[in-house]
Amino acid sequence: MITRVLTVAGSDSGGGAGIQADLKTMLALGVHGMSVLTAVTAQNSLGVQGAWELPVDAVRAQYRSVVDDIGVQAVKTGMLSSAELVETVAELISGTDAPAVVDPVGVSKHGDPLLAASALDSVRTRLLPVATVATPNLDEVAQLTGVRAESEQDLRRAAAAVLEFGPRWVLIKGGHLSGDAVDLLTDGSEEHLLRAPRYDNRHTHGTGCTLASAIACGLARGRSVPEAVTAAKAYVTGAIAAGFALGAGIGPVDHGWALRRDTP
Ligand code: PXL
Repeated sequence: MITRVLTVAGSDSGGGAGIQADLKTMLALGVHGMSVLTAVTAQNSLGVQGAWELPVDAVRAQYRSVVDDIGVQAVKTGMLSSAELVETVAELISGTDAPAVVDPVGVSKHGDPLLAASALDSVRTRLLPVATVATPNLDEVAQLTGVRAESEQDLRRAAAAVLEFGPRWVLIKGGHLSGDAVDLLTDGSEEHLLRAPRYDNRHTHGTGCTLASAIACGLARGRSVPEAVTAAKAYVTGAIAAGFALGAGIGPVDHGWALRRDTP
């Protein structure tokens, strides 16, 4: 049977991030993508104009429909919006025999909130403990742990603070620092410093969703965490290099970059 990956995340109507980024990534990487919608955003290249959460029962029902019949080989989480949804999703994941990639989404690229401040404690104490890999950026690390990393040397301290909450692995994304795009992957004993060139391209909407989904695709295929993360970083780096203008603001990464061969 085809490899199956589930994303539990919010909709980005502009198609660059959220559920749409996740499903495009899964298609590009050759797996069958499935989705549990947690919230709907009205969104474009300029920002988020509105957001509406789904009821907990609707999230639970979607999850059970997919997992109980089709089955999943990895789960990825993104925008979860409220404490109630964070706790529901954490409980659902803990009852599922598949690796989970948790992208602890706090705000959008434009700074619009995608998670209530009142949900932070549920992320720390319920969601992070069920993660196989957590993928915070430096703003999310600061929000969750109080550690403010300002240079490559600070990444190790940031990772240690997140690991305290119990994820098996953490990938600290240093993309908001200057210089190369450097991320640190560690489980507290092994360390992998992943370095990619910084492309001079402002069209980077959806990078976090894309990276976390690509990691989930690798894990679903049975790759180790370091192998899955290394391959995912190469995929997202190519997608950033190929990011394109859309609307009047920040355009998306190109999820199809590796598929495109001289087609219009
Ligand atoms: O990148 C975080 C993210 C997650 N989910 C949704 C989003 C965004 C960023 O814009 O729109 C729905």
